Amino acid sequence: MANGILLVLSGPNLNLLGERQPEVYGHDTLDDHLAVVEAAAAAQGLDVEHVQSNHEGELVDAVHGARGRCSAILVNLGALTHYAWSVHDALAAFEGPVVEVHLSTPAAREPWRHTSVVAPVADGTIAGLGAEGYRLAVEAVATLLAR
Ligand code: CA2
Repeated sequence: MANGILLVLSGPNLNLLGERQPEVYGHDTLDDHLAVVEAAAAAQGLDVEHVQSNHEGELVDAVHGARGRCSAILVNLGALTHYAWSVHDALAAFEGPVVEVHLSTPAAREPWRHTSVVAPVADGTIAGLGAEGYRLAVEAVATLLAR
């Protein structure tokens, strides 16, 4: 069962997970979340590619590189979620499913986190469930790919 490649996109500061603010983001590191994604993806016949960047343009380039090559994108854009319209436009040009994930619940936090520029171009969003959200996002991707 080969379902292709799942691109996991991680935005700014997610490389610091596990080091600070565990009360908000938990104790797991980004590598811990990726291990969850890889296990869930393998069970669905998906290979995983991961790009973490603290630079908006690199994330745009990663989405362009996924076009015509990757089956789906799982994205946690970090704080860029709230204002990176260039990534919004790039995701709009991607043909496969896009699932947005957040460890915390941005809608329950500061007002500036209440807007997501990813949400309008995502098939769905999972927020507030920590590592479980990453696992559920892979399940959602597999369900969307099977449609
Ligand atoms: O809840 C999420 O997953 C977020 O995307 C995490 C972002 C935040 O800006 C979004 O509003 C919601 C933050 C990424 C990690 O930031 C850290 C900062 C310091 C130490 C550890 C992580």
